[in-house]
Amino acid sequence: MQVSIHGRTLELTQGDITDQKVDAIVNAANSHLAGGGGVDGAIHRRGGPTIMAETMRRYPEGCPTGSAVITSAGSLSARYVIHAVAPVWKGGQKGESGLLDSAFRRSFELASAHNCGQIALPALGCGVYGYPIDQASRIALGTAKRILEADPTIELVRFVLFGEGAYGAFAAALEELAA
Ligand code: AR6
Repeated sequence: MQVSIHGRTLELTQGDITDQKVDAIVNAANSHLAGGGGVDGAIHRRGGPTIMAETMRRYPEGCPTGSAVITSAGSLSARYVIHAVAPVWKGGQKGESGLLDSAFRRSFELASAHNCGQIALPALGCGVYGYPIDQASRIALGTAKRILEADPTIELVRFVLFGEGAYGAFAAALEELAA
């Protein structure tokens, strides 16, 4: 499913983020940049050890929740990996929505600053961190729409969803947004 925004593309696909042939892929990292399961595990497995070596060298203090940092992409076919840190879901009253929005926004800003026209992202926060996907999908797509309207560097934003449930939630949110 895709929509055009100012001649640029916002797209949803079901699949594995590590298969994406785009300029930058976004990792669902933790604030220690310590690696883990889910997207993070898959990216470091497929990308090889140079990615972790670079995060440790360049970002020894980690990355705050709601922000992101960028590295090269090791043996992945992307040029860059953007490591974004979503909030842990604590019921919705602890600033989670603002932090999720800024994790996405910062990822887009880094992609643009590194001249990445195409960016692929997972459903940040919606796995181990427990963010409800119907709410997260609206935030993710709203942030993506704003960047596509405002920043001509970004030509393609692709959300890569793992499984039908995640895809369905994003598809419903995209229909709402496009209506
Ligand atoms: N490609 C695309 N989506 C995926 C993939 C994949 N290969 N694998 C999982 N997903 P998560 P979080 C989906 O847990 O919630 C890690 O341990 C998954 O189904 O990767 O932000 C980190 O080190 C879900 O919808 O990220 C952190 O400690 C979404 O991607 C913590 O988990 C995000 O799930 C971050 O948790």
